[in-house]
Parts: sequence; C-alpha cells; structure tokens
Amino acid sequence: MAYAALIFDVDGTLADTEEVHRSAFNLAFEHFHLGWQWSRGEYRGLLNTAGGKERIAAYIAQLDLSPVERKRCLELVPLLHAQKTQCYGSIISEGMVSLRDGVARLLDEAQAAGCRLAIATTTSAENIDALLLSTLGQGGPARFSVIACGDQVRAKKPAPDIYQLALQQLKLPAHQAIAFEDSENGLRSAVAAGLWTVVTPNFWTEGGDFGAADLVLPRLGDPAEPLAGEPGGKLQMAAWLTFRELSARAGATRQMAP
Ligand code: XBP
Ligand code: MG
Repeated sequence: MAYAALIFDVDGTLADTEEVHRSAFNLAFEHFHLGWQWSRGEYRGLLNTAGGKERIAAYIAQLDLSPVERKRCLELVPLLHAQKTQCYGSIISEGMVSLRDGVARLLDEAQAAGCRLAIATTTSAENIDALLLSTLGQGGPARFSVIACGDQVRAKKPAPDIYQLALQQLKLPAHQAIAFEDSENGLRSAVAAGLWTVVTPNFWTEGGDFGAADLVLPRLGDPAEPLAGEPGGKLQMAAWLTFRELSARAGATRQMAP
C-alpha cells in the first residue's frame, strides 16, 4: 500500500523542544514577577496537560490561592502565554535545537516517494514556524501540505480532533496516512483518529503506555546514528526506519486488520 501522507506531531517528535518550552514558561513567569519556576520534575507532570494555556491553568488550579487571587491569575493566562510564545520563538530562532535524528532523512524519503507531509500538534502556528524555519530553512514550512495546530480545535490531545482536522484538510481517509508521536496523549489522539502510529519516546515521555502503538522505536535512526540491535530486532531492512520499511509494515498490518 502506498501511503499518501505522513502526519507528524511536533514537540518531542520532530524535535526535542520541551526543555525550550519549559525555559520559555519560566521566563514569562519572571517577566510578570509571579515567583513561579517549573522544575524539570514538575514540568514532566504538567506535560500531562496538552496545551500551554491549559497547562498554566492546571498549575494555577493546584496553587493555594484566595478566590480573588486565583481569578486574577487565570485572567493573566492569555498574556502570560503570549509572552511565553515570544520567549520560545526567540530561543528557537537562535538555532540551538535540531530535528531528532532520522526526521530530516524520512521527510526526504517520503517526499521522494510522492508522499505528502503534514503536522498535527497542540502547539501554536508561531512555534511551528519558528521551529521549521530554524531546522529546515526558509522552505521548511512549505514542505508540509497541511499544518493542523493549537487552537484550531477545541478538544486538544488526547482527543482525536487535531488528527481528524489534518486528515480532513489532506482529504484522506485514516488508513492512507501514518502518524508519528512521542507521548501517551499524542498516541491516544492518533489511534482514536484511526491512524497507524509510530512512537519515538523521549526524556519527557519515556515510561508512558505505548501499547496501542503500531511501532515503538527509541528514535528513527540514521545511517550515521543507527539503532542498536537493528536490523533484526524490530526492523528488517536497515538499522534505521526507512520510508520503504515503514510503508511495508503499515501496509502489511492494515491487510491483516479484520
Ligand atoms: C506539545 C504540547 C504543547 C507544548 C507547548 O505539543 O502539549 O502544549 O508543550 O506549546 P505536541 P504551547 O502536540 O506537538 O506534542 O505552549 O504552544 O501549547
Ligand atoms: Mg509531542
């Protein structure tokens, strides 16, 4: 089966961006003199809430505040998040964050095979633009036929809405696309949308329940950064996930599906 589109999650999948997000949140908190600082351990837990604005609101909900103070903090969330997004874009534009290994290669292989690329993410269009420009250059954003993101849907991951929107804009049925995710929320969203899903966990998401994934790899791998124990472990054709093997596996699984 020739797959018509690969749909990528952004944060944690295309690139390991959550440390930059965490820094940007803390810079925004400093800017508004809130005295809040999210540690790595705390942020790991807060990541269970998809969406930066929702994440800040979830944090406020567990603070010991008077009703008046809580209301004031919640009213500040949109401004706080706008400041955070500005800080995130500045850090990403410095070029210190690169794509995870294998991503650029797989994007090239897919497009060479005539397969479209798409994005389905909780983060904002500004953040996506900053990351794609910084990692793929001026032509980066245009390589993606569809970018479904952030507030375009009301229900964020783990709801399937963002993947359903991406499929709708691609004009494709779920069985003609493959999803790439890094987190349990993202996997649940893609599976609920009916997509064959590859999961590449990272520091922030390792240990999650990825049992519903069709393929779990530590990363996509590259000739220069082959996966240990491959081929012969989960992969047959190379020590990195090639578009050819991906299509063969997804197609074979689909044919076996009831
Ligand atoms: C991960 C998220 C986002 C980012 C922060 O998105 O949940 O909320 O953590 O970005 P993805 P915003 O679906 O790409 O994994 O502050 O813009 O939400
Ligand atoms: Mg993610």
